[in-house]
Amino acid sequence: MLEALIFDVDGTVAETEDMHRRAFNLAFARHGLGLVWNAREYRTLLKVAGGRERIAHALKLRGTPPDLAEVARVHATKTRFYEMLLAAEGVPWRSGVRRLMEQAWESGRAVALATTTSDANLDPLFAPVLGAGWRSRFAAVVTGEMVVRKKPAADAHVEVLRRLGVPASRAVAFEDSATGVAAAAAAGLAVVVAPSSWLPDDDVSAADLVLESGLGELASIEALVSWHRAREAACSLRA
Ligand code: XBP
Ligand code: MG
Repeated sequence: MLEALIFDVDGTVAETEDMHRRAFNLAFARHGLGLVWNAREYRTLLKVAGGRERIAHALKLRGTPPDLAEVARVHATKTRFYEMLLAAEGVPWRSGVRRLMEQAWESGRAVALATTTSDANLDPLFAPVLGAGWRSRFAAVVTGEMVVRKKPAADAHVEVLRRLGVPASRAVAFEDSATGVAAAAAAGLAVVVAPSSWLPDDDVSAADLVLESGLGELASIEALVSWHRAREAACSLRA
């Protein structure tokens, strides 16, 4: 029985990464870091989960030993720029995401977020679509700051399951990248992936279901529930 839907945020709910990239570049300019990430470079850097970790990684690549206090200051600036850009321009949600969430709530199922992104990045993305009280509709919200190890580690998904009190066998994760698929699979979750346009070369074949054109391919939550039931039956036969 499917009790919970666990969504990743960046790339899954909306294609936010170019806005992140622009916010990073604005912060680099503000701090005089002499760094500019173009789309091609950023696509590679996305393999490093977490904005702070990404900045530190890029500085190391440049031969600059990262000063972690400065990295934290630059990342805090980046987060403020990201919030400003998102509030000013908005990013449309990907197809099918909101419908799936609404149908999950209508059918009494829990909806949660398991993301590497910073908590401050959530309100400007969710409030314009779900209203100012959006957070109360999510049974659990676990962000990058709340876990020790970011994706592809299972920490965020495991913490969501712990907070929900739901076994992995009764939940499904939605992701957009190989990193996210690996994290959800490591938590023992069934994984549905809607590949992000930012990561066309990602190998997401480890997912249980790949929806190339987005979650809109899932006509309804009933289709998801019957898919999940069939998967559980097949897993129990193999056990
Ligand atoms: C995506 C990430 C985040 C964002 C940037 O998270 O890896 O690091 O790229 O956000 P997810 P921060 O796909 O798990 O939602 O700068 O706040 O890390
Ligand atoms: Mg993602």
